[in-house]
Amino acid sequence: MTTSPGKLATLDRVMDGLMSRYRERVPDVNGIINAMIDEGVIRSANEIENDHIAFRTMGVPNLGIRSFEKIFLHYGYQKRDEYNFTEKKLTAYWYSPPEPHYPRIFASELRVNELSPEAQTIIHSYTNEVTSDPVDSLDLDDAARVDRFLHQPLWRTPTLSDYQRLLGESEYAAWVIYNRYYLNHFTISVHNLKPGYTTIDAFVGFLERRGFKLNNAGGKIKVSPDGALRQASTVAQMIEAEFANNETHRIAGSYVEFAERRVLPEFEQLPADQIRREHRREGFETGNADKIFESTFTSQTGK
Ligand code: OOG
Ligand code: NI
Repeated sequence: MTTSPGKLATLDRVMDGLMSRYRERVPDVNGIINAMIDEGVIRSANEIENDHIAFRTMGVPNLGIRSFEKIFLHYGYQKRDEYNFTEKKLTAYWYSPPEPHYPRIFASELRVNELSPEAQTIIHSYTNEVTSDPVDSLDLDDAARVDRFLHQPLWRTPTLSDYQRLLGESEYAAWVIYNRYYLNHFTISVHNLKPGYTTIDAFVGFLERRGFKLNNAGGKIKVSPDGALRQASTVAQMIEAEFANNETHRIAGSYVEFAERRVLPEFEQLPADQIRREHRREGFETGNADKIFESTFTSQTGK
């Protein structure tokens, strides 16, 4: 099934809107792009292949993945594998794009009903303001409207004390109660970069030489059991958050990820100039993702 040119044009605009807010919120994005240009790895930002983008959601009625995914399914994304994070009480799916040059999407959801009664009460006091699925009343062919929706409040501004109580039990919950559907990260694909930068090890070396702070939960480089999906990420950048009653506090915003997808064994004989996305390791990996989530956790941002 092919997606209509109109829908793809809308998707282009929605993606541009997400990326422009994200670049404003996360100075590391331009910092890394400029360092790559400076070393001659790329000539401009649009040469970067975006492996995937990620969103976080609250698993409550009318919200969560079931609601959020409707946006991207409308633009021709297809729902793929499910991942479960028992300790963090999260469920995630990845979505393959309508055309190979678009990023994959990784969307996760907090299983709110597994939290303590107190945390559930705090979360519901906000999310109960949403009494019908907001995506159902959204014109998904109106890019400006979708862009506004992704960056607008879904519930009232949280209080700092609610944020902090959630933080104590689920850092993910605290992140979503403030940051909502803001882009959580984009991901620089390293395997097609110029020689010397095509492995995650080489790219991490470059990032560290340039002084970027990396998430070291479970080690800086996360490797899937098959060895073919290798990921790393920066530590989330802090944002000056404005809570209710004019209270402000520095909290974790978003981060940047890096991914190397190796060529699958059955395609190893292909000449380098014939290797495309479908010849490389697809999907995600629970063990890697579990540690990447911690890029916004105080254990990393407080380093
Ligand atoms: C997502 C963490 C997982 C990946 O690529 O496995 C992930 C998040 O922090 O919301 O990005
Ligand atoms: Ni990711």
